[in-house]
Amino acid sequence: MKIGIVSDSHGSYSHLDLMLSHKDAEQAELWLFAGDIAMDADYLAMVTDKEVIRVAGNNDWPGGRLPDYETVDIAGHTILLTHGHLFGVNFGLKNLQQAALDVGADIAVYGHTHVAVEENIGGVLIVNPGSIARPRDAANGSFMVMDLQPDKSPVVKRIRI
Ligand SMILES: [Mn+2]
Repeated sequence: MKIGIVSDSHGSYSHLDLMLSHKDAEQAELWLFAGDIAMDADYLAMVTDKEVIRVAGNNDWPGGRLPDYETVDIAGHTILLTHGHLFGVNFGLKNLQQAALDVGADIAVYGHTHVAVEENIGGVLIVNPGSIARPRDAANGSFMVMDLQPDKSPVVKRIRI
């Protein structure tokens, strides 16, 4: 099953539209939205007609409307989805990796830094799709499509818009 992963769109529907014009995005059967800004997840769900699993970012206030974390079971894998600011991701991924282990997740998805990451740390695949609208690692924003199959390692594709 292919899932789309996007974060930190910060209210830019035009960047989400650009993302959705990619054929990789069309293949996503489900989306994960890692926070900032919550309303963009509503927009994504509306235009794709797909389920969008979402968490709150540090810029999503007032708090309480969205959860800080979600765990998602797909094709024999468990994903911890969270924005990342609560785990200090600007200073390393150790806390996030431990949180994933604590909930039995083999994959952790976060955002917040606006820098795309794909790293395997101690048995946990940790990914950040980067920011679709305000990248800090390149001129153009990025998102990811992850292919999840039972008993296989996830295959991650990063796409620059
Ligand atoms: Mn943020």
